[in-house]
Amino acid sequence: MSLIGSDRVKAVVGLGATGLSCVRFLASKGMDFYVVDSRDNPPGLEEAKKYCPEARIFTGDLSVLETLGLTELFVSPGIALSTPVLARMAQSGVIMRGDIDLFCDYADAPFVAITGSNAKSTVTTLVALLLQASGKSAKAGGNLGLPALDLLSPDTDFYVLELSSFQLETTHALQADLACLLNVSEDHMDRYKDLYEYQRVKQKVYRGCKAAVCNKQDILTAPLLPEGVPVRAFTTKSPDLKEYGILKDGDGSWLCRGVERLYHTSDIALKGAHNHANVLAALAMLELLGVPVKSAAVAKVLSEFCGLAHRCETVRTLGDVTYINDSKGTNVGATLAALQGLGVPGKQNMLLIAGGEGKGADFRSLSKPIKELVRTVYLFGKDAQSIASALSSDTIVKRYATLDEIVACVDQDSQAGDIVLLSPACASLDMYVNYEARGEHFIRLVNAL
Ligand code: UMA
Ligand code: ADP
Repeated sequence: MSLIGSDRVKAVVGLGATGLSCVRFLASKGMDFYVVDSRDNPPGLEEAKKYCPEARIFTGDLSVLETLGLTELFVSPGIALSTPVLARMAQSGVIMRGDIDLFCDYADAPFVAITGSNAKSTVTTLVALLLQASGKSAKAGGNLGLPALDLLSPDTDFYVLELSSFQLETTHALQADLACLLNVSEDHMDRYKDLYEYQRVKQKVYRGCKAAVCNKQDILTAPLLPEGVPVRAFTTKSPDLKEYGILKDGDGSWLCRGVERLYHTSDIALKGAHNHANVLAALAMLELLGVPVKSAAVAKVLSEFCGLAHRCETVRTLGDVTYINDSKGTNVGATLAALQGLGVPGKQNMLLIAGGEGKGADFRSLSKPIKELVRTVYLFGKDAQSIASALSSDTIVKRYATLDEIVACVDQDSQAGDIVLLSPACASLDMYVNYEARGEHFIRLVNAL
């Protein structure tokens, strides 16, 4: 099936990074198309005019879509398919696609598709680094930042795509050479009816895949695939044969494939059990891509890659108090992973800073680990009260209007050996332009102490 060259009347919906990549791509194939964005002055407007006649560009309202005789839309991930005008058009038979369908149609090399509620960016980046260190030309992108279509180039051995649930919604024929669903926990509950609708979308990553990696400790990631499709599982417990996991013995703990010791955890720069799971997932993917998992090149990357900014990133240790910026902890699952990955059971030495825009999440699953690992919770932002209400009544909670006040208070409250963790379990958009701005604000405050 080729999407391009058909006689469908097309429109690109949205003029952000994705929409612009579709505009450039369709134009490069000599196709005619319309462009529509609901905003008056969308970010990609000026660039789009270079590729599309102005008379075919409409901004300020999506309802024009129904007047253009369209039969196929390329919808940007930030626009929900349930938007009334899109839902009506889908109902009347208009095909709803996204950039990833176009990518799949044109990718000239094997590609890996990685999704999950958390750890996508970390694992996508790590897989690409491991492939590159192993002598392969690998390009990483998708939800990670660089739109998938902008990756396409000759002489690429592997594309490594991070896919969001939004991108999977509009993808019909993924057929990845290797697909991985890392974990599933509540996120974007303002866009999905419930966890199961969200999981069904995440599971689309496995459709037609040639090989798969899943998380043995998360049943929601289990793939339903025809017999014969190779599947590898990872776990932070002891692995079965062919699985990737962690074995503990007198010699410490080891990342293993079955009983084969691969790397000692002390040689892995990424810290915390959740990050060890991420490394195991990446190693499982390497194997299925036919690349040796135990090599000096892989060992070097694992000893050097200490993660992406704003993901459990150590900011500073001051008077034996360690400050960690996990501003990308924008949902409950990420904050749980950070608490459990970095905390020591029975030792309440964590001070947790959380709050922001909760996206409709249920915060109750934070209650037990917080009770066990955290001495005081500091809350701010729009959904501070929802978090406070979900916590155990004997948890000490302090509420403030700003992060500035919180960092000043934490500075007073902390003791030697404490970990101060900013992992908000919420998006930042109620108070910041994005999670990076929130993380950078925290870093500035901590460095000023
Ligand atoms: N928008 C409108 N009207 C329109 C079109 C968009 O108001 O007509 C708004 C959307 O509601 C959204 C914003 O514009 O608030 C951006 O939407 P977009 O679809 O144009 O986004 P892009 O710039 O194309 O960026 C998207 C991803 N963003 C989203 O899915 C919201 C980027 O992931 C991704 O890096 C990029 O494509 C390239 O693939 C960002 C993200 O936040 C990092 N992703 C979410 C997440 O990780 O949780 C899914
Ligand atoms: P994504 O791209 O899926 O948002 P990131 O790699 O950017 O993933 O990490 C997002 C958040 O998830 C960070 O707060 C990070 O600490 C947390 N995280 C990292 N690994 C895991 C994991 N294995 N399980 C749950 N959360 C994780």
